[in-house]
This record gives sequence, C-alpha cells and structure tokens, in this order.
Amino acid sequence: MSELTNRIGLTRKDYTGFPSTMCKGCGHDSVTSCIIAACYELGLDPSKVTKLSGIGCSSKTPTYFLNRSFGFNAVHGRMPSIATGTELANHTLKLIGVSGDGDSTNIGIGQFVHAIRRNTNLVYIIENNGTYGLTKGQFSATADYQAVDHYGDTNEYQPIDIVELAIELGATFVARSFSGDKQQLTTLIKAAIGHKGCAVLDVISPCVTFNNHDTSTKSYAYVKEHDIPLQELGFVPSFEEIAVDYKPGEAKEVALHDGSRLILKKLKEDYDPTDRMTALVALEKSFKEKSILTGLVYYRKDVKPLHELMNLPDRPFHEFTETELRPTRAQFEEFIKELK
Ligand SMILES: Cc1ncc(C[n+]2csc(CCOP(=O)(O)OP(=O)(O)O)c2C)c(N)n1
Ligand code: SF4
Ligand SMILES: [Mg+2]
Repeated sequence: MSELTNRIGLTRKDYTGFPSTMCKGCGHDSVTSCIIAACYELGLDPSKVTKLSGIGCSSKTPTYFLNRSFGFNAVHGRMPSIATGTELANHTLKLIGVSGDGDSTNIGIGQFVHAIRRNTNLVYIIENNGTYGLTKGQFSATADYQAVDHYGDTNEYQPIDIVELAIELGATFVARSFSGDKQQLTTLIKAAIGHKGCAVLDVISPCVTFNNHDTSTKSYAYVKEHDIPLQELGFVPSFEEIAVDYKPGEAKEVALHDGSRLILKKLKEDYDPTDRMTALVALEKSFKEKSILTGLVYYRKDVKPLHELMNLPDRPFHEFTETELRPTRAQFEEFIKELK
C-alpha cells in the first residue's frame, strides 16, 4: 500500500525531525506534532522554511520537526533578532520560531517587543509553562502571583500576560491555545503560517516535571477545566475551494494574506477579533473569572510585514550578482556627495 502524500507529494514523515528528548508527557511534544501536522497538511515546501529558537526545553523542539528545513538555534532570548535578520536577507523563506515563556518574557522581552513593533514576518510560537523547565523549575515572568513552585517557594511578582501584552504592542495576529487541544492548535498554526507579519501564538504547554501541580494555571488539569474557546475554528487553505456550511450570523471569516480563510464559528458570545477593545475587555474579564480564553484573540491586516515596510526587492539578497550590487562610479560619487 502506498504511503499518503500531500499536495506536493511528501509524506508526513518528511516533516518530522529527530526523536524527542523531552520528559514523557511534556506539552512541548504535542506542540511539535501540531507544527508537523500543520506544515504537512498545508503542503509547505520544507526547503522554503527556516525554524528558529532561543534556549530552553521549548527552544530544543525545532530539532524534532522539519528535518529538511533550515534551522537557527540562537542565544537565550535572541530568536526574534535572528528571525528579523533572516527576513531581511531572504523574505521568501517562511519563518517558524519556537520560544519559551522564560526565553520571550524574561531575558528576551526586549526582542519580543521589537519583533512585534517591526511586524517581523514570523510565526512566533511561545510554549508557555510558567517555568524555566530546562534549568529545573524556577519561576518565569508568566508564573502566577503567589504561585508555589516545585520547591515550595512562593512567587511574589505579578505575571506578564503574553496575549494582552502583544495586543497592547500592536501585534497583527494574536492567538492563545493549549498543547492538549490539537485541533485548535493545528488550525491556528496554519492560520499563522498564512499571515504576513508577526503571528504571536501563546500556547499553554504544561511542564509535567516542574509545574503540573493542581494549583498551577499552566497544568493540564487547570487548563482543561478553565479553557474557554472563543470560537470553533475551521480552516480553508488557499488551494481548496470548499463551500463552508454555516448559517448567516453563525460564523465570521478571516481572509488571510496567502488567500486561505479562517472560519470563526460563534460559540457563546459574538466575539469580534478585529476589535482591539473587545479583545482587551474579554481578556480582563477572563482574568477576573480565572478562565483561559483560547482561539484567535486579535487580528489586523492593515500593517505591512517588515520586508514590505522596508521596501526590499522581491528577490533574496543571495541571488543578486556583484554587478547588480556594486554601484557605478557616478552613483557612488553622488552618494558620497550627499554625505558631505
Ligand atoms: C544568557 C543565559 N542566561 C541564562 C541561561 C540559563 N537558561 C537556560 S534555559 C533558561 C530558561 C528557559 O525557560 P523557558 O524559555 O520558559 O523554556 P522551557 O525550558 O520552560 O521550555 C535559562 C534561564 C542561559 N542559557 N543563557
Ligand atoms: S523539564 Fe518540563 S519543559 Fe522540560 S522537557 Fe521536562 S516536562 Fe518539558
Ligand atoms: Mg518555560
């Protein structure tokens, strides 16, 4: 029997990586399998992808997917600047960055802020477990106020909410999901891939070794009980013309830059993810209720990705010949004159 292939003739195995060395049951492994599923189902060409990360258990995970793609494992917290440089050098590559809550909201928060401000064309996945898993369970900046850690210490600092901060900073695509909800997470990763700009995905991804106790809001039990999905998600890729079956008023469509569509089927309330105030009010309400909103929280299409803001040429730099790159003597003299 022949193996199943996607629209570019590749099997799911062509999107996998090396065997994982995560602890058994770690949420990060589930995120890895959703990234593999999303790239396989979209028929993404692995040779046109660069995966990037910083340091942490989460940042180790690009080793476990897309073995045929380019990869860059940066210094702790510096994934966004490497992604920004990659986009400037070759914006024809799809950038998938995986970071951790420590990597992005502690040491790398300045980088997180500026990737959003510049609208770097990056699928920015933060595997959020509220702890520094790799260094054995210290509190990260997303740990809850008064949380008690593995060693019995109490956190006295206020937590940073990745989704709220990203919206405040003007992010163009902001979503939250849970590693235990494969359907929702895979759909959101596909949509993030179809977006042009910085797509921030805050994924609650429990650390079973250091932060999975009942009082942790980043534990499997807590998220399962308090997860409030904003929408039921459907995804129609650009290469499939499927008529979607829903009644008027029952769903909203978000048209993504690559021509695909995200279908947001209304659950309880009518939620408009293109309205910033609605998003912030809903988040505030969920903090008070101690629930966790998941789904597409905020979306805007009016900001260009970095390479378009910078008016970069269509071709990547490595394709330019020396003759094309070298100014003529007249151009050079004109340039020097402007500097005088
Ligand atoms: C400059 C620097 N400072 C500190 C460390 C130690 N360190 C390695 S990973 C890490 C935190 C990782 O936490 P997070 O990003 O949440 O990833 P997780 O392991 O939880 O997935 C720290 C503090 C380091 N490697 N480099
Ligand atoms: S220490 Fe925590 S985050 Fe790291 S692999 Fe183990 S369960 Fe996952
Ligand atoms: Mg962490």
